[in-house]
Amino acid sequence: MDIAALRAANPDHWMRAAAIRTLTLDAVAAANSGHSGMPMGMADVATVLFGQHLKFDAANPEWPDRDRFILSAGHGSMLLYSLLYLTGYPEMTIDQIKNFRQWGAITAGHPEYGHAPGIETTTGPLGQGIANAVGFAMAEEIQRARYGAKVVDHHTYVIVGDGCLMEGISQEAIGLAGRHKLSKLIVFWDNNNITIDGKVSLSDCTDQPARFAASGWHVQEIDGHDPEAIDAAITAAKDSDQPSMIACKTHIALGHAAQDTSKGHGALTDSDQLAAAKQGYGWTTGPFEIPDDIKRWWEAAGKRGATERTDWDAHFAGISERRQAEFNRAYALDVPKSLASRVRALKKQISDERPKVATRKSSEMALEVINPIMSETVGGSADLTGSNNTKTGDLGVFDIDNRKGRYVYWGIREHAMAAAMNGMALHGGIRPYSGTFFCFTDYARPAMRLASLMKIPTVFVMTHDSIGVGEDGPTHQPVEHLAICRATPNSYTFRPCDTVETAEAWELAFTSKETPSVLALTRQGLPTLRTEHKSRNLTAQGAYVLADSEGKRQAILMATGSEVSVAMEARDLLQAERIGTRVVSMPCWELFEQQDESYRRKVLPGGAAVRVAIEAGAPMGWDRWLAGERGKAAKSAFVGMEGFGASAPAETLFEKFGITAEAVAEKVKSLL
Ligand SMILES: Cc1ncc(C[n+]2csc(CCOP(=O)(O)OP(=O)(O)O)c2C)c(N)n1
Ligand SMILES: [Mg+2]
Repeated sequence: MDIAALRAANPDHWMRAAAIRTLTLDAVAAANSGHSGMPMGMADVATVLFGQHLKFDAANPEWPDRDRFILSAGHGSMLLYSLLYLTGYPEMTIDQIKNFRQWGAITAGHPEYGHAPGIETTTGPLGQGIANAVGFAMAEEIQRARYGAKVVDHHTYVIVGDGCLMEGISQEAIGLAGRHKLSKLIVFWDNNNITIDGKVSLSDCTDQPARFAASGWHVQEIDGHDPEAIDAAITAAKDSDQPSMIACKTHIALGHAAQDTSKGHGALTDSDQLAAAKQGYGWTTGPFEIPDDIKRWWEAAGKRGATERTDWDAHFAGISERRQAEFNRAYALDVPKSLASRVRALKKQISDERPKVATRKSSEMALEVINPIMSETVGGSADLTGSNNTKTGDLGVFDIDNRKGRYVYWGIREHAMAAAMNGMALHGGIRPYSGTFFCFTDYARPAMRLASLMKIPTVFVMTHDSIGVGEDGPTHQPVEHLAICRATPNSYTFRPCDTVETAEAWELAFTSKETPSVLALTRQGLPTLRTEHKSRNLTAQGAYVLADSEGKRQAILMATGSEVSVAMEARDLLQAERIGTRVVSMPCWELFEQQDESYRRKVLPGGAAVRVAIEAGAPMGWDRWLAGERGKAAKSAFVGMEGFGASAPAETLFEKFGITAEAVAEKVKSLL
C-alpha cells in the first residue's frame, strides 16, 4: 500500500483519519494490550461516516432520534473511543483514552454499554453487534410507524469484520434484515482478509457480497481507503429500499510494519515501528496529541447535528402531551400505573376460578391482560408461536407493510432473536419478549448473557421446561438449563407453579429496568395452587410459604414450577401420617437471595425439620437451600434429575425418574 499516494490524494481527510490511527497506536502501546489493526484499517470509513453522514449531537448523546453506530467487531474498541473523544462526547476525555483497558476507566477492552454515552451496545463476542443492529433497525421501524418520521427517522450503521460474518448468528441476522427490508440498516464489512490465525482463506471461501445479495440486501464493493468512494456508497445505501452491505476493501494495520498480516490484528507496541508508522502518516505531534486544526474539524463534526437536534426538540414539544408522555414513559422503562391493578384482577379471577392449565398458557393469559396497556411490548417466537403462547390477540404482525405490528415471526433463529431483542431494548421505547423451547436456551445463550451484562430487561419466554415435554424426548428436555440460567449474574430465572405466580412473574419482568428475565414455563397442565387471593406479589420475594405444616414441623419441601404441585401432594400424604410438612414455593431464587436473612430464615428456618428439594432438573445449586442459612446442614435430599430424560409420555417419565408425591413422601420418611 502506497501511503504517500493515499496522503497526497486526500491530504485533509488523511490527517483526520490519521488522528484515529495514532490515538489507537498510542492507547494500545500505553496499555501494552489491545487491538491496533482494525481501527487503523477502518479509520477512513469511520471518518467519512462520522464526518459527513452520521446524525448525532455529541453534546446530547441520548437524543432519541440519533443515528446508531454499532461496532460489531468490538475488538476494534479504540476506533469507537477515538471517535467519541475526537467528536467531543463530554465523558470521553483524553485521560480515558490514556487509561485504555485500565481499572475504573470507561475505555474497557471491548466496548461496554453503560460505560459511556455513544457506546450503543456491548460487543466483543463476534457477530452479536450485527444481530443487535437488526433489533435496533426493527425498533426504529416500529417507532417511526407509530410516531411519524418527524419524531423517529434514523439509520443504524454497523461495522463487521471477517469474524462477525463467519459466526453463524450473522446469517440469522442477515436473513431477518433482508426479509423485512430493513432499509435503514447499513453494514460496513471490514474486508481485510485477515483474522487471528492468518488469512481468511485458511477457513473460509464464502462470496460475502453474493451471500448478502441472496438474502435480499443491496450490496456495494469499494476501496475502504477512498473517502469519495465511501461517501458515495453511504449515499447510495441510504437511497436503497433494502438493507445495505458495503464491502470495504481495507488493509489491516495500514501503514505499519505489520500491515496485511495477522500480527497486525493485535497489540502493536514496538516503539520503533510505531514511530515509523507515524512518520509515514506525516504525523509529527507527540503521543495522544491531536493538532488543533484537526481536533477542531472533528469537534465541528460532533456539532453538525446540533441544529437538527434542537429542531427535533421543538417538534417533539409540539406533539400532543399524551403522545409525548407515552414516548417518554417507554424510553424511561416506566410501566403504566394500571399494570399492578390489572395483574391483581387477573390473580383474583384465577384464584376464584382455579383453572388447570400449563404455565405457558398462564403466560398467554397474563400477556392478554398486559399487552393492551403496555404499547411498548413487542413479542415473538422462534417458529414456535403456538407452543410458546407469546402471541396475544391485539398485537398485529410486524411486516414490511405493517411496521406497527408488535409480533415478530423470528423464524428458526434463536440466537439472532435474542440478540435482536437486546437491540430493541437498547434502542429504547420497546420492551421485547420472545420465546423458544427452554432447551434451546443453549442456542440463544450468548445474547442472554450479554443482556445480563448490559443490564437491560429483555424477557426470554422459555416453554417446555422439563421432562414434562414427554414424547419429544431428551433432545428437547432441558435438564441443566435452570442451573445455567441461575448461575448467570444479574438475571431473574422465574419458574412459576401456576397462573397466579406466572402473572406475578410477568409483572416483575416488565417492571424490571436493569435485569433480564427468563420465564421457564411448562408444556403440561398444572393445578392452581394459589387458591387464596393475595393482592401482594409473593413472587417478588423469590420464595414463600405456600402451605405451612399442621402440628409440629418435621419437614420442609422446597420446589419450583411443576414440582410445587408434587410437593403439595406429598404434603397431603405426610400430613395424613401426622408428619408436619411445610411447602415452600421458590419461583425465583435470585429474588429470594436478595431478601434479608431474617425473611429467608422465616421461610426456611433452621432446626430439626428435614429438607427435601424437588425440581425436574439438575441438582446443581440446590445445596444452597438444602444446607440452610448458615451452612448448618439439616438432613436433606434432592428429588429430581440425575441425568438426561427419555422419550415417553410425561406421566411415565415423572414416574420412572422418581419425581412423584409418593417418592417424595418416602424420601422424607427415610430422613426422619
Ligand atoms: C465469538 C467470538 N469468538 C472468538 C473471538 C476471539 N476473536 C477476537 S477477534 C478475532 C478474529 C476476528 O477476525 P476479524 O473479524 O477479521 O478481525 P480483524 O483481525 O480483521 O481485526 C477472534 C477470533 C471473539 N471475540 N468472539
Ligand atoms: Mg479481518
